[in-house]
Amino acid sequence: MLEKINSPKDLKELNTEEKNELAKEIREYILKVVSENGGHLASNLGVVELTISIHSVFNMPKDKIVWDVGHQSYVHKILTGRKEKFITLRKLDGISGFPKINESEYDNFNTGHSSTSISAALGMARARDLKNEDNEVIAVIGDGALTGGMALEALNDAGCSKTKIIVILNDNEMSISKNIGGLNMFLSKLRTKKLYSKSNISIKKALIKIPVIGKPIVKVIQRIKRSIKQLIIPKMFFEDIGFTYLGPVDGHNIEQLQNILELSKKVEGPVLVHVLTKKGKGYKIAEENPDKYHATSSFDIETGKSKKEKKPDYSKVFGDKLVELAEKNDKIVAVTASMKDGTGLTKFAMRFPTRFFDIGIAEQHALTMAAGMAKEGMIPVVPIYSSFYQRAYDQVIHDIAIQNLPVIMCVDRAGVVGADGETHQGTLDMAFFRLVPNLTIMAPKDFKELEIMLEFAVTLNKPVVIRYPRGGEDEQIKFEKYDKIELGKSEIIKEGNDITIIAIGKRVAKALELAQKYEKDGIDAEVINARFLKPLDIETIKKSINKTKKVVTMEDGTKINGLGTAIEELIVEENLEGITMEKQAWPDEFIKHGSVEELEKIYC
Ligand SMILES: Cc1ncc(C[n+]2csc(CCOP(=O)(O)OP(=O)(O)O)c2C)c(N)n1
Repeated sequence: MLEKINSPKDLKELNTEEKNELAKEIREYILKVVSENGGHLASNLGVVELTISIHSVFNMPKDKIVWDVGHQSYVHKILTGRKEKFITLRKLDGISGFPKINESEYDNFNTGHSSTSISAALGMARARDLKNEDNEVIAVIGDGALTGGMALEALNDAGCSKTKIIVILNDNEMSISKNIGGLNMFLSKLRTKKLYSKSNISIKKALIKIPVIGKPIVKVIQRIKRSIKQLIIPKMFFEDIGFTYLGPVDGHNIEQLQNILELSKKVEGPVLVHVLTKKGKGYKIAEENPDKYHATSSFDIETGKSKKEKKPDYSKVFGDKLVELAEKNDKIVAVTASMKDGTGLTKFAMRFPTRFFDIGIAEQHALTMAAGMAKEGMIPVVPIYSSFYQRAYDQVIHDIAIQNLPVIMCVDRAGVVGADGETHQGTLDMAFFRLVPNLTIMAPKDFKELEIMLEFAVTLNKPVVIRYPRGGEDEQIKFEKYDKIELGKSEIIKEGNDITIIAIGKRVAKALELAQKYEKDGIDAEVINARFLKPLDIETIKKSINKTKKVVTMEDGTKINGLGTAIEELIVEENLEGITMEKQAWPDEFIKHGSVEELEKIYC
């Protein structure tokens, strides 16, 4: 079947049986590619029938679709002309793992961060109405992404707007881990309602809003079913805020899906279609462990075992150390925005269930809630990926920094992360955090230094940022000495007279490598591990630069407003003369996807 599909138009020629066969082939194809390239597996296996149905019912690219997060857009990509190229998924210059407007006319909006789809779709729908056009606009959002504030802001706006948009809620009861929160409790009530089928009266409210023929049909159905109406149509949030609710529908039944989507086209105003799916559907190993196979590196299809040797990474080192510190200090609590496993908090959650808070995909809330806890004497530790910290910038400033509250902000996946690409690269955090008064900003050179920085942070009684990269420490360079951490003090790793290399975080290992290269050319380099981006160790750095008159700065962040900029400012402010300087950092660009090594070769 897959051979016959070159664009969504070809789908319209197939009957349901053929579409079911196609679904099977697509699952096999995704499994094959993701098991080789790595990527988001379980979420994509869960939306195969849904995506086939969407493309059967709607008319893309005239109708427009926004995929929330976008990690579940593989089936969409395969069906919209990228079938052959799909084998290059997440590879340098290959197909992106997320929707990209410059990759295909079928990708209407770039995504990667959660909970943006309803806002973007509503904007497109409003623009359509202003231009007097007549296309449909669809947002597909997961129950996890629905826990994000932006999604709720958008529902609030859309509900009373009367603007026609179709929100498809892909409810698999999972975020990356099991979904949590009050909304999830509400959805679980809806999940137990009778499933939608063509004759089911749960379409009553939709029919009312279908122009002309709607009302008479409703009257008939109403008369017959009045007595059981209350049982089937719960009083529900979505209806109350202005949406027509359709569903729930079995998200693996193409016929029912197509029926309900056809119906959604006929409804006036905002409509929400509640679709029940199974994460990992069709691959037993992922069905049983949907969180493990949410995103995966390459693995063996037969056993599900990773092809990559499991090595310790920064997240694990952080998580283990936090448990150790929390054993001794009962004020320490941990907060995650739906990333318990990714940020290394699984052990903490098991050891201290009452001191662990998974608050949903809601980074803004995570930080302000942590600020509240800090205000009342707790020491909240909040690991969030660098690129997701972008979302909570005002909360860092307004709720944490201004009040100088001791929240420990751990910035995981800092620097370039590789195959997830532009939306997930963590190159901006040093630049934006450096602007904020009252923040202490640190980055460790290796695992051991992360541990001692964390130890230091819990005693500091101030807001602290600790940034560390994805993956493990440098395998070539091993450090021997670890000076005690003192606020604003750097560490001289190697003394020298000819050139000063100042580095921070994972680049300190590279600085030492560079110094070894210089040595071969008879150049004696001094290597400084800055440790603190803020407060910067002005005295030590000034002394070294005055001695060598030459500086190289190295950091895993954008060249704007990071360590290099801080040194440039120091040179000017301290009137250091006759200095030559080179800044090694990421350029002022969004960094595309590829392996970290490939990207470093291209950009650095
Ligand atoms: C702002 C933000 N925080 C965290 C993430 C990481 N993340 C990616 S997918 C995901 C879970 C999404 O769950 P859901 O929307 O239910 O989709 P599913 O994978 O279950 O289909 C999370 C937390 C993100 N993409 N964006």
